[in-house]
Amino acid sequence: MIRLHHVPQSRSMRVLWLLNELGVPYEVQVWPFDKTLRSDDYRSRNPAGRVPALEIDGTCWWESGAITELLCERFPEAGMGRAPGHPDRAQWLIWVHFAETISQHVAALTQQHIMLRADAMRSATVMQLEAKRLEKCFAAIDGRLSGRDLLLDGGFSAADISVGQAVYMARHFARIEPFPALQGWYERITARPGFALACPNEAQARIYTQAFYAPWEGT
Ligand SMILES: N[C@@H](CCC(=O)N[C@@H](CS)C(=O)NCC(=O)O)C(=O)O
Repeated sequence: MIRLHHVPQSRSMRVLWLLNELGVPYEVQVWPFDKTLRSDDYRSRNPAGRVPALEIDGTCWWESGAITELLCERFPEAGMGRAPGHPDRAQWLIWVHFAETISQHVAALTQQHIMLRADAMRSATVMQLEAKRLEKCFAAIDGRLSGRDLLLDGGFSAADISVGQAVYMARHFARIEPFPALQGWYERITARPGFALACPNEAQARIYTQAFYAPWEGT
């Protein structure tokens, strides 16, 4: 039995997308994006009180990068991983983990724009800086994709899923249109059924209720 502990639109979405691409049976337990994740019940799955957590083979894995590596090793037939010795191995690891570099900026921006309710708690400087740093991440992805359809030369992989899902979150705070190679790749990979199945359905609460959050200018 595989059970994903999931908050729609969060980092657990990249594990959900990967599970869809792996084609393995799984269950999803959806959690609210609030202090419930700090409960003893939830922290028995992930002691840091974060999503994702993945119950599998009688144990529970957490940290999306580790879960991605472990799932790709556990189900190699789907071709989402690149094993040691594979010519794409280094690039696969680099891009799978670059997703977290992007996500850290998204987390800061999500906190600034959405989680902090009082304007006095927000910082225009942090918002502007973090949005600019996302653009630098987009430039790195765009550079890698110029002359390439996908992040790796050998075809679609968990690297595209991890970075693609990080870009899905980041697009709420920085525009991808100035990065044509990134934009074309993002449109291609998000046309996959596995991505659509990982998106929130109509009934699910969303973290992002706006398509775009412009940096706050301050008062
Ligand atoms: N590096 C961790 C980060 C996990 C993480 O921070 N997840 C966020 C959602 S995207 C979360 O659960 N936040 C809840 C909180 O900070 O209280 C991973 O990749 O799994």
